[in-house]
Amino acid sequence: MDRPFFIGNRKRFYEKMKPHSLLVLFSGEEVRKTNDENYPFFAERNFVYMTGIEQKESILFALKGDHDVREILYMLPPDPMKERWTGRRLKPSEAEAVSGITDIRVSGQFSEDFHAVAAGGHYSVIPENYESLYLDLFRVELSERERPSHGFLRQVQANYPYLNIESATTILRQLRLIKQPCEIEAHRKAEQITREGILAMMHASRPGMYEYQYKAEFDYALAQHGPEGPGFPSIISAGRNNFCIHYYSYTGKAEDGDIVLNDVGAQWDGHTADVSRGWPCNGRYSERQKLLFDCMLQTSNHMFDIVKPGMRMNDVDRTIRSYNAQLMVDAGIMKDVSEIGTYMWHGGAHHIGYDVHDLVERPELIAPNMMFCIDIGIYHEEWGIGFRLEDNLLVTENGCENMSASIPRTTEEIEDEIPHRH
Ligand SMILES: [Mn+2]
Repeated sequence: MDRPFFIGNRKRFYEKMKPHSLLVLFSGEEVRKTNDENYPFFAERNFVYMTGIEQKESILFALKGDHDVREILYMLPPDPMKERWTGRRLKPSEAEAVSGITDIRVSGQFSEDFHAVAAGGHYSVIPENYESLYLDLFRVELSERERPSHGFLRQVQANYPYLNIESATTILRQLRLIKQPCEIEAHRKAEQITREGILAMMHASRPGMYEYQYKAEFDYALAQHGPEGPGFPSIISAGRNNFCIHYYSYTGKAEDGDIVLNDVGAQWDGHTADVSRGWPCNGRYSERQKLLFDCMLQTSNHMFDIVKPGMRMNDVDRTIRSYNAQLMVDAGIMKDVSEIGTYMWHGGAHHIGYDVHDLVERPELIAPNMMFCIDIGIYHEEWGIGFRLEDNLLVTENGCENMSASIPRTTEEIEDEIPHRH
């Protein structure tokens, strides 16, 4: 993404802030893996969305007065010895070129600057008296590791209890819901690379192939396009391992007659595709496999026919479920639509973007430039068949577009890509 994207995101954020308020966002810290080794650093997506900076221990500090906003970016200072070991750090001029923020200071300066502002108008030379502080405190589980914003919150509550805490997360979720043209463009590229990865797996497919070998094909294809690779841990499984929805072991083997399931996505410029296909490792769907697959395909096609602005978001999930249930009854797979819970184990629509399960404010009504998955999964344990068909939907002015349509998605298209081998 270019600088105007990040400048624009901040501008829209600042417009939603109350007058006389502060915003503090953190890029995050490294997480220790073992001994003196850390997991690869992964910057907070909200921080990247607002600044374009993906360097650890960076902080965005914005001060909104009556109308105008001052913004400061704090970053680790140059350190030749540390950079010799762990790579070069962004220079202030580079950080400015990416983010458009001109006031760049060293991370160690932040606490003092914040104190000068937050200690109140009475004590400070700064004329404003700030009342609210916006923080991104999103956390899934209480037991989850604290991020810098949580530790910072405790300091604020101890030292500046008169500051009202406001949710930066809520505003960011609203902004991230609607995709901008450069995001849609990045997403198209992510789809194109994902297509190459899935095709590589299909072309290599044969009975006796291990899940880790499929994964190697996918990773190799993605690596031809740069260092970003998969946007989330790839789900690649075979046979009964397909009944584990988030399967990451890669130890199983695809036996003759097994379905190989993938749920994968390449990342491009921060945007992540999220596509599932399920195919017979031997290149020919059995009658039962085709019967189930065609229910998913017809349901998916129906959704791409009917989704348009103004439709209720909750109806997407509901319709996927009821439509697919009716098809399965009509096909004689089950007796009554009430049995659908036996075969459909998860919801069918989540937003995508900077996160594969995107952090957005779930809308009541669908609007142009929203982007979400149409994900239909059928798990028939008795038949030993489990797979899903997942595509990426972009809402347009009058309807929608399937952004992953060029990745083979009918049984005929898929069989054409897989060598017929026993
Ligand atoms: Mn997925």
